[in-house]
Order: sequence, then structure tokens, then C-alpha cells
Amino acid sequence: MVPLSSFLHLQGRRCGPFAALGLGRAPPRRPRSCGAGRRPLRVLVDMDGVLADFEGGFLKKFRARYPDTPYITLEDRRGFWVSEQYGRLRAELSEKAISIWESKNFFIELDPLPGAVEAVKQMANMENTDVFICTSPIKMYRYCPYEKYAWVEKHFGQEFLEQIVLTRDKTVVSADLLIDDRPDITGAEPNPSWEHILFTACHNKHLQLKPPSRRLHSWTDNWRAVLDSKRAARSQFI
Ligand code: DGP
Ligand code: MG
Repeated sequence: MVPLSSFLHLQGRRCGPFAALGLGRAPPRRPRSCGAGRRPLRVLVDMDGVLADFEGGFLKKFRARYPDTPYITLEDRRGFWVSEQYGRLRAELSEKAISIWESKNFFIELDPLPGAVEAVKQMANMENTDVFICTSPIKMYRYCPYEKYAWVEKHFGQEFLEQIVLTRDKTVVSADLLIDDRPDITGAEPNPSWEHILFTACHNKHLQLKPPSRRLHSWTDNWRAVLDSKRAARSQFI
């Protein structure tokens, strides 16, 4: 008799014994091919700066709340941490910047970045592809986690709530690809399973990447080619 624990690692495959038994995860959103005996390509897509226009939303609200205060144009943004660059401009601006994204309705009112919602819906409908939205909530948790869920429901529909991964440490999440605008993604796992694809944002566009690191410049860029190349690379290791 094979113990149940022997099958636990198959839960993510949607084609293992749990699928037949109706145990484990919720039913898949659509039928998938698992014929090759390999799990689907798993893609993590970041939210702020990749799906949701964090930088544009921040600047609009910062200028509205502090109309007589200096600000940094998107053209002049450098470095991932907004509050650090504002703090360098004037010490008290760091706190003012933080007050913007800690406010109610900041995250839910972010606009989607151009083409993001359509691209991710298309990606999620591809054969042999699992897409998760992998996002780090801010530590002031009164509004942010709730509003991130509400944002996904608003733009992707209720069933996409299954695909959310909220974590402050993306290195411990296993996947093939992570599309993310943050250049330095570190955490408890020194060797994350995913390849980081740097999504171009105002704060990172000047960075020179060292090969083999690669970028996705926008959602009009060829994201399908990135997935295809990863699929091809994986198939070499079967
Ligand atoms: P992610 O996109 O998942 O890497 O999430 C990063 C979060 O951090 C996102 O909500 C934006 C936010 N953020 C940007 N700049 C700063 C900053 O200077 N301080 C803090 N605390 N959060 C920031
Ligand atoms: Mg981001």
C-alpha cells in the first residue's frame, strides 16, 4: 500500500491522483494537457510595477495631497525604493511618500499597466501554463492585502483569486519564471527555482543587465517568446 504522503508532491499538477479523487486543490479553471508527464510551465507575475501602475498612481496622489512639495518625475525615478529617493530629495519627503501607499484606496485605485490584463488572461489560457500573481504586501497591512485581492477580482474576475500568492519573500515560491520589476530579489532561498525576467519600469530602465539576465520591456514585448524559450529549455532536461 502506497502511503498518501507519497502523492503530496503531485498536488500542483492537476493531473495526478488527487484530480481523479477530487481531493486537494480546487478544480482547474479549464482542462489542461498533462500528457507529457510534466507539470505545466509555472509563471509568477508580479503586481506592482508589472500589472498595476504603482509609480503612476503614487505620483498622481502625492502631487494631489502635497501640491506645494517637490516631487520626482517618472523620467527621473531611480532605484526601486520610492521613499529612499524622495528622502534624498528632502528628508521629510520619505514619510510623506510612505503616507501615500499606506492610505485607504491606494492599491485598489491603481490603473492596470497597458496590455497587462489582456496579456495575463491570454497567458493563463495557454496550454500547459499555470499563472500566479505573486506580490509583496506592504507591512502596514490595514488596507493593502484586502485591496490587492479586490484589485485582482476587479480586473481578472473572482476565479483568478485562486492564483494569488501574497509573500514578502518570493525566493521561497517555486516556479519556472518570475516576471518582476524589482532588480534585486533576494530572500531565504539563495537559489530560487525561477528565472527572473526583469519587467522594465521607470526606476530600472537605466540598469544594464548582465547576461544571461533578460527583460520584458512591456506587455507589447514578446512575452510568448520568453515562455516558449523556457519551455524549450525545460524539455532538454526531460
Ligand atoms: P513588489 O512589486 O511585489 O516587489 O512589491 C513591492 C511593494 O513595495 C510595492 O507595494 C511597492 C512598495 N514600495 C515601493 N517603494 C517603497 C518604499 O520606498 N518603501 C516601502 N515600504 N515600500 C515601497
Ligand atoms: Mg513590483
